Amino acid sequence: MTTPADPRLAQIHDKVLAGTRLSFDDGLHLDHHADLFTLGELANIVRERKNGSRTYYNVNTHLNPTNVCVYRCAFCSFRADLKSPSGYVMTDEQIIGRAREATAKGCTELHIVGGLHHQLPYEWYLGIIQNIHREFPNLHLKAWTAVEWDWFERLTKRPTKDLLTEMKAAGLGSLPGGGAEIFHPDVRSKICDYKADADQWLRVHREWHELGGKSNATMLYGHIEQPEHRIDHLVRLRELQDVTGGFQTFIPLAFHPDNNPLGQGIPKPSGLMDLKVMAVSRLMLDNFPHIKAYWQMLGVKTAQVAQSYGADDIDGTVVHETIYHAAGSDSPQEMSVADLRRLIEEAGRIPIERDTLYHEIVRDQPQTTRWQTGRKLVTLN
Ligand code: V47
Ligand code: SF4
Repeated sequence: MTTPADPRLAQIHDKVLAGTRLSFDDGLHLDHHADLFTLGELANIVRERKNGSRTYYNVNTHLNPTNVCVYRCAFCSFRADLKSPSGYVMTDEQIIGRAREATAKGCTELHIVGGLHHQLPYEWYLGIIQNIHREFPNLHLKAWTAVEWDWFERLTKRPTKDLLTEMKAAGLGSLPGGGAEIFHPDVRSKICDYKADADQWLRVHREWHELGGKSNATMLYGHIEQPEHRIDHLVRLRELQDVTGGFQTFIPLAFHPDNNPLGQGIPKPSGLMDLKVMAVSRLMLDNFPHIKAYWQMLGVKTAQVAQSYGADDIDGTVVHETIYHAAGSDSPQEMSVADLRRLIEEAGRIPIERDTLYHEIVRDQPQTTRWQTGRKLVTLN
């Protein structure tokens, strides 16, 4: 690529080529002044340095055991009040049925998150992990956001590290990246006051990493936050990653404005903003191995283009997505492996199926329930 004419941008360009860490001010300059092509070219350098031409996907499904929630995050279209007719709590049979369905479809991962129910004890959440793991021990359970862990601590008065240890023994595989929203208190206090704050969110992930676990991180953008809040968020994540190295993937989440109080008068982020946030995230998070363009949230087309703007992961087949569909997402509920692979190839990338921990999976075609992780042949239930 040619050196940008803007001298400040030229400096940043040189830093990226040299693999030198970008500062908070560099990030802000990129967000304010870099054109989309320059951002894409720079982010793609880092993307290909870390992941070559590979784009990862997984075969997964979501489980949201309840939507009843004590909190009222202003952006949330998913939650329901305790007595609301739209509130639900899945039965043990329904939950196990969902895990059975996932396994039958060849899923390697179940992504489990939900509301913080006013009346259900911590043991209910623990039981979900125990029951599914007992029946389907090869299904990776990526469960409970840091906000949920913080809630469990409030419920039990036990330290989160104890709870994480207990649930790990019960079959918990990793932590998803939800609940991070925007860390900066000026924004957080307006969009999700009361729930776990930045320090609590980061502490839960640090403790999980100290136990040897892996986790993801997210950022909800495109609402009332400003570029400095986004860069602050990225720098805080990068600082924790320097200490623990436990984050695998960063997932920027575009705000969906339908059916929630925050969305009144706020349009969906544009495609340009989606790609800009993706690229700046790739450039700032120099110690994160992966950046995910979550197709359910970005839409299939933007997720595909994002593979040239820093992203190297597109998430998975996903069935039963409810959080974004409640907020107006018009993406399909599910995508076949063949469609995922085709759209990755169309983007000029090599599709690689991965498990949650980024081990490559090689399946016989057509899809069967036998898969390989590295050299080890594993048979799913
Ligand atoms: O924390 C809620 C977001 C998150 C809206 O770890 C919204 O692999 C946009 O974290 N518009 C939960 N976003 C989902 C999540 C996630 C998704 C995919 C993969 C992974 C992973 C994690 O969804 C919440 C919140 O930030 N969210 N409402 C909305 N109206
Ligand atoms: Fe509850 Fe999560 Fe929705 Fe916030 S985002 S209201 S914590 S379900």
